[in-house]
Order: sequence, then structure tokens, then C-alpha cells
Amino acid sequence: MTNPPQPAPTSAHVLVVDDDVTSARHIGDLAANLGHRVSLAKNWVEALRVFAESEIDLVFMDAVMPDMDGFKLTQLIRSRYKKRYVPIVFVTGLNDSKARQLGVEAGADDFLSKPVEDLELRVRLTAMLRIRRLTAALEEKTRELEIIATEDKLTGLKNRRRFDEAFATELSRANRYQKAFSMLLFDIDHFKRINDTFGHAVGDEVLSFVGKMMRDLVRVPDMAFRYGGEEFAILTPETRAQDASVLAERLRKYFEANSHKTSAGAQTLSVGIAGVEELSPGASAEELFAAADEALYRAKSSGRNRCCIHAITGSPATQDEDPAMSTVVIPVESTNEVAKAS
Ligand code: GH3
Ligand code: MG
Ligand code: MG
Repeated sequence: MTNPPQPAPTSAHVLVVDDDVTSARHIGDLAANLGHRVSLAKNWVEALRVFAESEIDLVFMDAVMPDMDGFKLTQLIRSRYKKRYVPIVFVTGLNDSKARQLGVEAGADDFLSKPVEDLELRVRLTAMLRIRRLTAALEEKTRELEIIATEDKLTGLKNRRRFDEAFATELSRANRYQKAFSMLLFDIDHFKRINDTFGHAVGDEVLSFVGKMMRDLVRVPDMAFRYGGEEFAILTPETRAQDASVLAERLRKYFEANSHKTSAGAQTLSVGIAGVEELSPGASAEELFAAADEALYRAKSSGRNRCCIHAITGSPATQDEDPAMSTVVIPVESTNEVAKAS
């Protein structure tokens, strides 16, 4: 069995925190002679400033300092920089076992005794930077996996998993602060035909076209997702359903006018819209989703290539109906009916 390749040693950024300038320089010079970039900090304020301004790979931390000692500073760094693991080596008095115990509890990785010997320092520095390189590689991998787990590759949009998280967060925020909040469900019309007529690759091309359209036309704070298959969702915080229908119409029209640029030729899509203000106060995610789904179903059954708003009979949305926008408002007897229908 062969050992995995070791990462090549590269120059790192070493921070020395010590109120004793001579001691700090001694450690700093040795690290610099080994080819590393060095920053010195006399106290916790300077140390945190360096941390905020640059990417530190290793810290040599004096245990005893005025104002805030090395233990407290280590705890602060550990709590602030959770996504980036930086090894911290405590520099303590010889045989100071109490300081070592406190250091470990605060989050120290290793110890050096004062006066610091060159060889000891070099050994600690090399070992700790090896740990830093390995954790940095893991952190990078975690970031990549996070993207893979939450982004849909074909469309470049966030996926169903991210939708579920954002939907729950935004809905509870809207309910807590009694703000408007709407959601849109898009479904490409007769998509199966595209696959059947032109093949799956062309179907994918159309999905990718919709993804680009959403990325270009949906602006923050609205959020677009590929919900699954050929269905897409948009969350529109602080927006009433009637106002969200303007965005829905813009996307529907854009797709109708531009989808001929794909190998499938001109296509259409249908949209269902629902907003919390049309439902009971504190509507659940299931109720809101069911309402949007119901509206989408009506958009399909009433001829496709249109947007439908879920609305309760007699609500303001029903009176504002604008046929020119081909936005159809669906009268539904009551919220409970919709909840039951889901
Ligand atoms: P409607 O107008 O009622 O929405 O009809 P439809 O044909 O679009 O609806 P249906 O839900 O029956 O068809 C969806 C199709 O989408 C079926 C499935 O094979 C296809 N599909 C789902 N995901 C993908 C994908 O990632 N790529 C491709 N090419 N096709 C997909
Ligand atoms: Mg579908
Ligand atoms: Mg479809």
C-alpha cells in the first residue's frame, strides 16, 4: 500500500501575539527565515484586526497578556472563525502546567515553552502548518460539496433542498412580521413532447434555457429554484400575489418570445401564484404550496401558457383581475378547501 501524496510545503501567514516585543520578534524572525509571511500583534485588538484583514494559517499565542489574555483571545477566535480552522500554539512559561490546562480548554493545539528554542519552534511550526494545509483542503472540499448539494448543475439554480430551507425561513419571517409573501410555481407546457420529439438532450437544453432566463430576470430579494424535473419555483418576499404576477408574466412572455432560440423551437410555460395574504393568517408551508400548485393546475386546465393566481372569492385580487395580462384569478371557496385538496 502506498502512502497518499503529502501536500507540498508552501509559504504560510503566521501571526505572533505577544505583548513582549523581543519574544514576538524572536518567533517572528524564525518563521520569516523559514520563508513564511509574519504579522506581529501586541494585544487582542491588533490580533483581531490582522485576523479580519488577512487569512492567517498559524498563531503563536502568548498566554499572559494585559487586558485580554491568550486564553480568552483563543476562545474568541475559535467562536468567530468557525469555518476556517487555524492552529494555535500557546507560548507559556516553562513547566506552567496550569497554563497548559487552560490553553487546551480554550482551544490551543500545542505548546511551546519560554524561552523558545529554535529547533522546538521549527518542529511545532512544520507540524502545525501540515495540519493547516490538510484542514484547508477539507474546508475547500466542504465548500464544493455544499455547492453540489444545493445547486442544480443543469440550470445553475438552487435545488429543491435549498428551496425547502428558504421557503420555511421566508414564510416564518413573513408570518412573524405579518409581511406579504408569495410563491410562484412554473411548469413547462407539454415538456414530455419536447423529449419525445427531439430527444432528452434537447429537453435538457430547454431546461438550461429556463435556468438562464431565471438567473437573468429574477432579482434579489426574489429567489429562483429548480423544484424538480421541469418545474421551477420563485419565492418573492414582501410581495403580494397580485404584484408577484407581474414577475410571472414577464417570465412567461419572455419564454414565449425567446424559446425559439432553443433546438426545440418556440415553447410555452404555465405559472401558479399564491400569496400568504390570501390564505389564513400564519398559513403553513403546505397550505401556501398547495395553493400555488392548485393555481398552476388551473393554468394548465384552462389552456396553458398563462399565469393563475390562487385567490379566495371576494378577495381584492379577484376584483383586480386583468385579462390583458392573461392572469386568471381562480375563485376558491375557502382556504380549508384548498388545504383539503392538497
Ligand atoms: P404539462 O403541459 O401538463 O406540464 O405536460 P408535460 O408533458 O410538461 O408534463 P409531464 O409532467 O407529464 O412531463 C414532464 C416530463 O419532464 C417528464 C420527464 O421525463 C421530463 N423530465 C423531468 N426531468 C427532466 C430532465 O432533467 N431532463 C429532461 N430532458 N426531461 C426531464
Ligand atoms: Mg410537470
Ligand atoms: Mg410540464
